[in-house]
Amino acid sequence: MSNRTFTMIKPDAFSKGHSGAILDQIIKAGFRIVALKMVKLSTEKAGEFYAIHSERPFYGELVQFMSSGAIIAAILEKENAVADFRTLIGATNPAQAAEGTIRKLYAASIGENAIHGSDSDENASIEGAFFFSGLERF
Ligand code: FUP
Repeated sequence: MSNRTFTMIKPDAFSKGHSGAILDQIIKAGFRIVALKMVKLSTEKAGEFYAIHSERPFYGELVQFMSSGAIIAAILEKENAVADFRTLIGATNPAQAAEGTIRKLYAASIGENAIHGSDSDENASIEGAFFFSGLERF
């Protein structure tokens, strides 16, 4: 069972001013913030982050979207963090996301879906290291 996951509040949710409400929902769900920053990814960095999807038809749009504006990146801690956080954010496609989930509340489409959550312990660790040094974790 993992105790850390990685998240990004994506450019759509950030630009609409939902970051505060989303962070509040995350904290109220029992996650502790280990690391937090506001950044704007270059297309190169967004492409690197999503390299696993480079053969998928939506890759170009995904990279453009993720580099289109500021995001908030964070490492979160809780028992069973990866699975519990994916429950909190809901399905990738907001149309299929459960009531009350972050994507149901704030996402408009599968492409612009408000928030990221790591899908495994291994990816949580890789993604956290992509954004944060040891000095930036608390
Ligand atoms: P998730 O783990 O829920 O973030 O979903 P995926 O890893 O399958 O997809 C990563 C991102 O690719 C999604 F957040 C949005 C984008 N995507 C699309 O734009 N279209 C798709 O059909 C699937 C994913």
